[in-house]
Amino acid sequence: MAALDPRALRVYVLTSSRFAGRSHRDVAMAALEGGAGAVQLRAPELPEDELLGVASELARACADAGVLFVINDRPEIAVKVGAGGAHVGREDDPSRARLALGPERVLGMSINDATQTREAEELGADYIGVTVWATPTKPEANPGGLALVRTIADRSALPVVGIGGIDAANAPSVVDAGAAGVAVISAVAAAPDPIAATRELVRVVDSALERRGG
Ligand code: TZP
Ligand code: MG
Repeated sequence: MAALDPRALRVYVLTSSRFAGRSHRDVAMAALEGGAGAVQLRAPELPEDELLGVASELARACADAGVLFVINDRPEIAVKVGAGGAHVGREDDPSRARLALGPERVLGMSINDATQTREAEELGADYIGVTVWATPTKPEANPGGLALVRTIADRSALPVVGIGGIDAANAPSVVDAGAAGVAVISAVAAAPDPIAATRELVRVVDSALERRGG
């Protein structure tokens, strides 16, 4: 397991090229400027050579900013570009991902049921992703609500990150349920001002964490 400071996960921005004519790079740079603690390159539409190019550039930019950089689903690319880690689903062969990443890089794993918590721990995940609410950004995701965040956060010492339908208005409730942070796509990527949107998320999540005493 990697040495992951859970505070990096407070506001975790995933890139998308589906909103407002923005590129993965545009979204990532706005997230950095706005103070996100972690950035994930999530680009299932990109062929490997293009993904490698964007990943290398973002790995450098995130390293310069001291921000955790994670690549969705592609641990071997994470290693190649010197990213901080990779994020996978249960269906993406997490044990192979852990092997590919080695012990030092961060492995994030999504689960959708509290009974999978132990499995994520045993597979060497450093944090757990949980879909909170249904979202048009990923209609196939299986939301578990705040109750699932609470159950998994109670059950595990691993930091939990909520994702799905989260914005600055509802992010505090995700933290109140026990999450270490929130992961967002459209709240930043589709915002009129993605830098300001990131800043606002950081502000509300930080004050929720402070209230909680974390
Ligand atoms: N995994 C679960 S929901 C989701 C992912 C990648 C999409 C989150 O997008 P948004 O726009 O923040 O709801
Ligand atoms: Mg996946």
